[in-house]
Amino acid sequence: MIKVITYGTFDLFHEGHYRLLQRAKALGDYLIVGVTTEAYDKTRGKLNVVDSLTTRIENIKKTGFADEVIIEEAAGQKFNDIKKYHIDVFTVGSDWVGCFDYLRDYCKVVYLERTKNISSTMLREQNSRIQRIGIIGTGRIAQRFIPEAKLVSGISTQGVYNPHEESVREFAGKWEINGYTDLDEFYETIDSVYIASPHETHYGYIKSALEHGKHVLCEKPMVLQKAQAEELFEYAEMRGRILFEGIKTAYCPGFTRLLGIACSGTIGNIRNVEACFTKLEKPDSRELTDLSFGGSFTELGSYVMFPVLKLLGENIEDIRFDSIRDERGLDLFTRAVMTYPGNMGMATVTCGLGVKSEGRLLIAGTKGYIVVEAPWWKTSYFEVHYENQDEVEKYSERFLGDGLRYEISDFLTMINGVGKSGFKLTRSESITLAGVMEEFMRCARKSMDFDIRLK
Ligand code: C2G
Repeated sequence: MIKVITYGTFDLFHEGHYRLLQRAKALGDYLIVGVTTEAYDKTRGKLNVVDSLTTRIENIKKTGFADEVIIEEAAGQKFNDIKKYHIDVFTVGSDWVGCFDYLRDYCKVVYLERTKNISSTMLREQNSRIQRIGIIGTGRIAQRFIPEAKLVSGISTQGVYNPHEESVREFAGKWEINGYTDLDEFYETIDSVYIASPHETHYGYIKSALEHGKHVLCEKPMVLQKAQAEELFEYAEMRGRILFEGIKTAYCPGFTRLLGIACSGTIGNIRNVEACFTKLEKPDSRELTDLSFGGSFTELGSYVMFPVLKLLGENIEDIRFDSIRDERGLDLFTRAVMTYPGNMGMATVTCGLGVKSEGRLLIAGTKGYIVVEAPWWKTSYFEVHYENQDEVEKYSERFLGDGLRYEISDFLTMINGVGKSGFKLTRSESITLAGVMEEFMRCARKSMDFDIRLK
């Protein structure tokens, strides 16, 4: 008798799980399925397992493929199970290729091709809450999305779109998803999109995705003009779809905690915010070669502006930009200085792609201050200080992986509760951010024209 074993969370049971178990069973005579506990999934970085262990086990039993179900409680258990149950074949989906090769000394290891498409019919029949998502863009950020999305229950990454055939083929092949160069075909297989294309293309893609009835998660900066942001949010609302700007910091648990503390009056009234984020980029990177939309403020400005809007509000009285630009006019380092009405608050943000500085967030209040060292944009630790230097409160929060999983999870929560603007980054804050980007670009153009006139 050939004994086969496979493992998984099997949350929100779907076609991909069903097909995996069906083929696993076909590899032998007796199939054992190991189901992960919530505690183990937490240590694996999975964020929001929805179904209880009992429900997940019941769903597996219902398929009729499992001869025995066991519980997987910890890393390293597979090795022992294989010996304990005299396993001949270990199998798992191809999204794990290479990860379990170490078991080859003890049994045969088979990676079964993962299911690329989960059909809408099956999801409808089961009244499933799974969102089938597609990615627009194949760059660096898009690459980070797939492994992070895998750790969020209720989302299945199905396809990728890029007008350039070669890029799409390479990306789709690497991540085992479908590749499209035709936008309409791409939309047919999904419920929502993640837009990770160059900044200036966001507006067009958001509009077309909403037109096709998709929910949209768009990388920052969502758009570079206030009127465009207003138009898109209205359009999304009209169509009953979610439009969500992905500024990672907004959704990470540490930053939410920091906001709670900062706004509770612990440091008194907040009067000054300073935020700095620099990231040296290679000279041939898009950020440093795209003369129209590249540069440090369009790239990093959303991050540094975000805490300012959260802590001091959107009612900026005055904003002034100063940049150090290269010979082509691209901003390598930018500083924005803001004041708030009634002399009640001010802020200075700096960001750079060609100048390195200490990345820090400093929030000064009438009773004390909060400091978050780099990488504050992935907040996991911060301190509250007071006049008495011995009095320091220290706070730590978990920040898992690349952190994108938090925003993906919040995006899903918004979809499931449709139509509400999330409090972590409101519609109004996104619109204000687009307005700040617009103002920066207007000032940058003006000062570049001025420089040209001087020459
Ligand atoms: N799967 C698939 N096609 C999909 C989705 C999932 O073939 N579209 C497969 C996975 O590759 C895995 C199984 O279904 O073999 C269960 O998937 P998950 O519930 O996501 O569990 P996973 O995190 O992959 O756990 O110890 C746990 C195992 O290592 C795998």
